[in-house]
Amino acid sequence: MTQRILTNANLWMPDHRVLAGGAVALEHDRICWVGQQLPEAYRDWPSQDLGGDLLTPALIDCHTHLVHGGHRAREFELRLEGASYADIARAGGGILGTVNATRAASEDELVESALPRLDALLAEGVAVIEVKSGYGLDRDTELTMLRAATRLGTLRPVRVVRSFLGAHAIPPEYAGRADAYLDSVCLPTLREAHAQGLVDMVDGFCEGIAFSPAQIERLFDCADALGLPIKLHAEQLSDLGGAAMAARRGARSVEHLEYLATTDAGTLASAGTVAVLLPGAYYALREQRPPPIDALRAAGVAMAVSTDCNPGSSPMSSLLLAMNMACTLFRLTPSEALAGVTGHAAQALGLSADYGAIAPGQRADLLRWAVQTPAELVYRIGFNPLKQRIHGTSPCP
Ligand code: DI6
Ligand code: FE
Repeated sequence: MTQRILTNANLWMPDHRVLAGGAVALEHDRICWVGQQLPEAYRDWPSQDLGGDLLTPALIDCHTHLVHGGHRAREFELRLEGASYADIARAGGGILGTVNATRAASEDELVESALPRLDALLAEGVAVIEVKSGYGLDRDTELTMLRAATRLGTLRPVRVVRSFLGAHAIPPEYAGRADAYLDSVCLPTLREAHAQGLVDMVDGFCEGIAFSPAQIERLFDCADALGLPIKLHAEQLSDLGGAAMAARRGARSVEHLEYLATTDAGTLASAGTVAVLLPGAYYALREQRPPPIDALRAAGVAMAVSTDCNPGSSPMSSLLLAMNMACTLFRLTPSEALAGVTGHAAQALGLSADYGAIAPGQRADLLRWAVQTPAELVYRIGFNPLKQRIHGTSPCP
């Protein structure tokens, strides 16, 4: 079956409104028409009545550290006893704890341990996922992580976008020598990973406990020379001005942003840089300061929402929960949260031509939910109302 019509849907439209009584025509793997009055040409295509259910594009998780060794349950307990994320990082735990566990794991083990987390996301209708390196911090393990991420996309029906995050932390063997680490390990490994076709984007962690804006600029110079798009973890724990710097350099997205200066929102807007909100990390670290949502909204910055699925600061494998948290903790509207995991997440990954909207030319990869509105999708906690994933090439029931 390569042609089909879906009728009587509550259609999530590219302008973030719901079109009642909507219809969609799918041909092969693409959407070919969207509207209310079915044109004559489609009248005899096989059709399915969706009974007023909400129909959205497949979801996109645009910021994850899905591939990693081990877990950080002990760190969870230490935080319950009063230690902060930065205290734990300075004492050699945190990200560096996961670096040790990841270096000790084989590629097969990394793939095997990532699959259950990936499957949890897929069960909620995720079709595209970004996966970072950044827990190797040496040549071999960074390359192994990127190969493991690549394999995930061959084992499951998901498109994997791979980000090189060699500038995630300074490894113990380079403690206090961040620039030497960049020169001797991080940048050469990025070039090698690119030469092996293992990298789609370049990411870094700009923070007092990680890399300075000047060091991140050196990473971005290398990315530019390779023709790779850039993104940045910035303003998560303090304001170093990393987000505005990245935006001025054409970053697709900047992520976390709890400490973003309201005056930097305009810089993101004029650069077309997406603000990726990660409420799971805010929740897990019990941060008190939400990102400046009003300023981002007023400036017209596109806001994406993601799990930040990682073993430490955001041990979360539910994008629906991230949407709920974005509303409850950051005061996004349900429509903004849904845009955050569809159109704006696609923009953050440079995939807007194919994913993130129900519009002609987009991939026919749609989700039918047993709810009627974005608010009904987002307000429950720990509940997955996905009813049917509809591909252009799947048969009409
Ligand atoms: N910020 C994060 O939220 C992740 N990395 C980063 O720079 C979490 C990393 C971790 O805690 O393992
Ligand atoms: Fe992260």
